[in-house]
Amino acid sequence: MIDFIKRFKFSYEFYNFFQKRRLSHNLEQYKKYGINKRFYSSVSSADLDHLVAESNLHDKLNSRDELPKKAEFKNLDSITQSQLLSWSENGYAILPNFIAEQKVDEINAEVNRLIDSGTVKWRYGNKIMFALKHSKLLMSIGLDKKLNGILDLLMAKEVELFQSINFKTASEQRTHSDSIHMSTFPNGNIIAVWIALEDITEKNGALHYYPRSHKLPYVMNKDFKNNDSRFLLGNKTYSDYEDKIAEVVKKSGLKKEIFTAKKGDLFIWHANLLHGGEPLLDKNSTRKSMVFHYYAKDAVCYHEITQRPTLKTKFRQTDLPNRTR
Ligand SMILES: O=C(O)CCC(=O)C(=O)O
Repeated sequence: MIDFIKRFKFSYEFYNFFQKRRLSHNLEQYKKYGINKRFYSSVSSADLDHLVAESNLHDKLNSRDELPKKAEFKNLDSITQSQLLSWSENGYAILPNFIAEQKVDEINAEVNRLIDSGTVKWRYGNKIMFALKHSKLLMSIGLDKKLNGILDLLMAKEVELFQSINFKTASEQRTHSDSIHMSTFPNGNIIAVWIALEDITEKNGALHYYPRSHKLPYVMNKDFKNNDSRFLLGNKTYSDYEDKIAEVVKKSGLKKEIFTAKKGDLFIWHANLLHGGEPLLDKNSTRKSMVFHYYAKDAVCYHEITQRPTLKTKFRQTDLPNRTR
């Protein structure tokens, strides 16, 4: 019964009606693309697929040719440069030892404090969503100038921090693309940063990914027959989506890679890079990590399955104490 009620678009629209400040970012984009929607309206790829938009620069151009022209790129160390150069081919970049060990210890202590004080709650089993809203330290990592400069370079435009997710144990998430959760029009206007908050091996549920899968077609509602009607969301489940992705992966012949990370390493992935979490083999072990997702500023932002426009909170450098900026 609850599942059926959750399918009513109207209930989301009613909630959204009172969230104008956090939803109005889409209005400018609706105008630009001639989309006839209110700030509170449901929105999904079915409303947008027929529209024509310029390809994103970062998808059209090759990072190997473009990045060396940028002054910001020239200031980066050679390991970072070589990772960023292969972005267009691979759909990911690995930045070893990006966050100092002591800073990672501070982050872990902060996450424990937030959990112990009841400030944050577990969602979807083993995730802490948006902890950055309660911690200047976590927010300062997501807003880190060097990191944001790298993301802007990869996206060839400005991005803005949307959310954080913290894990203390393995996610064991099946393979997926972030674009089903944080969808954009045009496609490809999000980017994710994953941070190892301890050494991660194949035993404690490492991150896995499929190099070059970002070039596969985006899998959206219609691709797993999650068809909606005027008033109701489609009746397929998230595992139907995951089954579809498993089928896509099999057909693609792409090879899975596992990221056995060291504490402080960073993994950046493209909006459509297929990734997930390996099974937890050592049941007593932790797998501490933190993910930040960023939207490009100039896209329609929404969530495909629930067809909700994205509720945004602005996270700014000026919200941080001077010493962490
Ligand atoms: O950390 C993981 O194992 C997966 C995280 C993930 O898939 C995500 O945040 O999109």
